[in-house]
Amino acid sequence: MDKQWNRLVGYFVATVVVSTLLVLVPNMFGGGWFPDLVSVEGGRIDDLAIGLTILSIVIFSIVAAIVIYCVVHFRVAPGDDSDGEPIHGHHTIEVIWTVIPAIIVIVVGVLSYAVLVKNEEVSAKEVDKTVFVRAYQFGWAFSYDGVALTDSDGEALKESTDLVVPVGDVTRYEVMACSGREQTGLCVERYGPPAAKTPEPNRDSDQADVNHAFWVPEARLKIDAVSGVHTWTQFTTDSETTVDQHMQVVCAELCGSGHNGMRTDFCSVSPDTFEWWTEHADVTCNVLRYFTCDVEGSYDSRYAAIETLLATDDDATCDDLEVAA
Ligand SMILES: [Cu+2]
Repeated sequence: MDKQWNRLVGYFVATVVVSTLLVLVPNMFGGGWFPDLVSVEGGRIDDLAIGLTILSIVIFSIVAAIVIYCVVHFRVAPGDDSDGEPIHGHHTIEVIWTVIPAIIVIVVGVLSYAVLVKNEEVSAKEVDKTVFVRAYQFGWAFSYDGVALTDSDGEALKESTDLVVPVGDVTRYEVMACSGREQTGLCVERYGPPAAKTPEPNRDSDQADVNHAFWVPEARLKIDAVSGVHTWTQFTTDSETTVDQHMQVVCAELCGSGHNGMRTDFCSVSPDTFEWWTEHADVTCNVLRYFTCDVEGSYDSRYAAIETLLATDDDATCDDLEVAA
């Protein structure tokens, strides 16, 4: 019996080691399983994912150890085609294999719920910023509750094409799928009647858009964008987007032929940069990231320098900008 246990424990330890290594390999030889983390709430989700991975390795290793043990030690002799002895009615085992998974499911559920509650503890009234996210075939448009956007020429802009948020603001994303051609309903209530500037959706009627899903992988948060239904998620960025970072809002629900191109840039900027951007809301994240470079001057002069630089070198670094400025 002792020998059996020793072998079982040996297989268990070996499986734990091998599966742990397999989990760690991508972290040792690359960027890891997840993209860079940029939100406070996403940190809790990562912690949960790591905890569940450890739990999964333990459970997998117990199962694998028993399977390996059986395969190695209870193998039939060559030429033995007889069936195994039928066994049924072992109450203890039935109780064990019911109770343990039930406990695991409850623990996972409670932990996940705790993370969700913590991540959503700031109420809609207390968030620093609310962004209305409009998903359509095939693109994204963003407007900001209580913030008037204008383009660089001073013309009012109903929506921006890039998602720009101030770093550290608890930001709530109110999401809906709207083609922009709806004549009535929740889309019109939120976004008003169709505007001439609204991007032309790839549909020929005024009916609502298909479903999409709003996802910023670096923030770890994702929520469905459903036609005629308000959904929301919220997260708080913890760092400004730098020149070597490229983050995007991605559609996470297969929504048609243009689904894979349904993405737009996302960036987190300083409160001052955000303030400036609201009056230059046609400026993209690609440009805004360069405001983190250590270059003197007013926003307008730095913007001019960045534009000039990017016109000749779309891979420019902060050093290039310092030389140019
Ligand atoms: Cu989509």
